[in-house]
Parts: sequence; C-alpha cells; structure tokens
Amino acid sequence: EFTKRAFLNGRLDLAQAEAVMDLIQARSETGMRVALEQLRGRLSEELGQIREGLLRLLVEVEAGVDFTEEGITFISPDALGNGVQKVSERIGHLINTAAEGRIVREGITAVLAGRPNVGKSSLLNALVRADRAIVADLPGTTRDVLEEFVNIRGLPVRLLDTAGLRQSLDVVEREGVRRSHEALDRADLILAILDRSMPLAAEDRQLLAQAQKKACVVVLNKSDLPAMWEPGEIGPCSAVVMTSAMSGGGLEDLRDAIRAAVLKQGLEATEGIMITHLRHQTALLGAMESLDHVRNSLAQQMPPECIALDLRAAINAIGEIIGETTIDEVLDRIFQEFCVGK
Ligand SMILES: Nc1nc2c(ncn2[C@@H]2O[C@H](COP(=O)(O)OP(=O)(O)OP(=O)(O)O)[C@@H](O)[C@H]2O)c(=O)[nH]1
Ligand SMILES: [Mg+2]
Repeated sequence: EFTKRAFLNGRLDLAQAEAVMDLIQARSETGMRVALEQLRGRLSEELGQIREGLLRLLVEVEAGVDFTEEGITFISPDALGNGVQKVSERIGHLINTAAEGRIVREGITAVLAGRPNVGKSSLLNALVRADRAIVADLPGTTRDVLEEFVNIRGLPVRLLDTAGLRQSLDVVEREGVRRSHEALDRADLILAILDRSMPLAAEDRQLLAQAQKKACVVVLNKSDLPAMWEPGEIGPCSAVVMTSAMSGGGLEDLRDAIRAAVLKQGLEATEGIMITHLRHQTALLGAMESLDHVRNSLAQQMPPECIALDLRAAINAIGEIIGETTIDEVLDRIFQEFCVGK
C-alpha cells in the first residue's frame, strides 16, 4: 500500500517501486545491492535519458510533418539515423545485462556431478559448511538428488548433490543415475568433479564433454592425495580448480570460480544499471523493434508520419518501465505482488 501510494504520488517511479519489492525478497547481498541502486534511481536515470533522447528526435520529426509538402525538413535523415543508432546502443547495452540480472535476482542451480566416490557429497558439505549429505568410502553412496541453498560470493545458489555416474545393475542406483542426468540437463552451472588420485575413466570424459556445453567449473578433488595425472590431460576447459574436500584446500578458489563462471561481465561495472525483471526486458525489446522500424523507414524514405509513429511506440515502451505510460491493469498486477510489503 505504502509503495503504491508513493508511486501514485510521484515519489517513486515504477522501476523504483519494483526495486522495493526486490529489496524485500532479495536472496543475496548482490541482489540486495542491485535492488538498492535501482531504488536510488540508477536504472530510472538511464531510462529517463534514453526516453529524453527519443523525445527530442520525435519533436524534430513531428515539426517536419507539417511541412512535408514544402519539402522542408528539420532534421536530416542522417542525423536522425545517428540519433536512433546511439539510443539503440544504450538500449542494447541494457538488454545485455538481463541474463546476469536474472541470476542476481533469482540465483542459479549448480549441480555437483561425477563418478562415484570422487567426493561430490563431501564438497557439498564443505560448501554449505554443514554435514548435510552422507559421505562414505563406498562408491554409490548417494542415490537421490539432494538440494541445499548456499550463498556463494553473494550469489544465491541452489546446489544439487547427485548420484555418482556409472553403469549399475542395481535398480535403485540406476534410477539415481537417471536423476543425475536430469539434474545435469536442467542446471545453469555444472561442477564436474574428478578424482585426481584415480586414473581418468570414460565416464569422466563423457561428463567433461557434456559440461562444456554449459557454464562449468572442472573440480580436481582429493588434491591432498598423490596425483595420478596432470590437468593438461583433460583438454582445454574454461575453469579448473583444485580442491580437497578433506582438508578444505581450494574451496575459496572454487567459490570464486563459481561466481566468475556465471557472472562473466563483471558485476562491478554494471551494478545498479541492470535489468532484473522480465517486464523490463520485454519493454526494451519492444523499443528496440520500433527503432528497427524507424531505421527501415529511413532507408526507404518513408514519410515522417511513419517515423513519428514508431518513435512514439519506442518512447511508450520505455515509459512503461518507469510507469509513465503503464496501463492500470499492469499496475495493479505489479502491486499485487507486494503481499509482504504492506
Ligand atoms: N583424501 C580425500 N578424501 C576425500 C576427499 N573428498 C572426499 N573424500 C573421501 O572420498 C570418499 C567418498 O566421498 P563422497 O563425498 O561420499 O563421494 P561421492 O562423490 O559423493 O560418492 P557417491 O555418492 O558414491 O557418488 C569418502 O571416504 C570421503 O571421505 C578429499 O578431498 N580428499
Ligand atoms: Mg555422494
């Protein structure tokens, strides 16, 4: 209620009002920091400048509309094209932050996968700093997917421990392995665990091949034991970390690698100016499309009326994000989500 009133009174724009909700629901420090920056208006400021830029172009184009017959133009097609290009670049930059924005707000699912006995459950316990998963010398200890939520370097991570990947005759274990593969398919990040104290096996190579298709960190565990092979033997990988779940060695490197593997752009550069809502992303894509139309119209020397129409559509799309042009129904839906915020 308070937030809605603040919006209606014009003290907060819509993106800021949404940031209030994000702040309440933030699942990590990073998510909270981004929400706070948005509440302070960093995103709104950028959107306001984009909208202002488009408005200025629109004014020029509209001024020309009344004089088309006389052949007077107020802005040259080249200047208009340049203006549109500049604004498109800024919008494109925002759209590019959306994938990481989603990660910051919602977190990721990371799966610990590998052959039996490599130390997956031990690593889960070490990362959550608690004795959650059963650890035993016996290969095939974990049968089901186990889920724990951890905060890794400010990122909310849903960490899955899975059954060791191998061919088995045991029905229960086979079902466990099937679930491991399911978890691998759905994961945002694969932590491919290898035991460096044992020879590399076909299952290890299979897992590495599968992991390369997604964001992944290759973890060479049991580094406290004598190594049977060199890291070079597994071929080129994006990120390799050596750990010992037993002694705790390398765990800080693993945390760094997890964050780096999913947040490639380096959050520090974009923090605050980041798209964290699908609604915003959709609106920006809509604005982008309208600007593409403007470019096409310019290329085909269409009348300024057409160009003005598409410019106006782009302005409205940007306005929707900050709530300048948002219809009541959408507003109601957004504020309905504030069930905790009252
Ligand atoms: N020396 C050493 N032993 C480890 C390390 N990590 C795990 N172990 C031992 O390896 C054995 C298997 O560990 P788990 O964590 O149960 O292995 P897992 O990959 O979960 O095995 P499954 O559930 O059977 O697939 C246990 O005896 C652990 O104590 C390590 O870094 N160094
Ligand atoms: Mg296990």
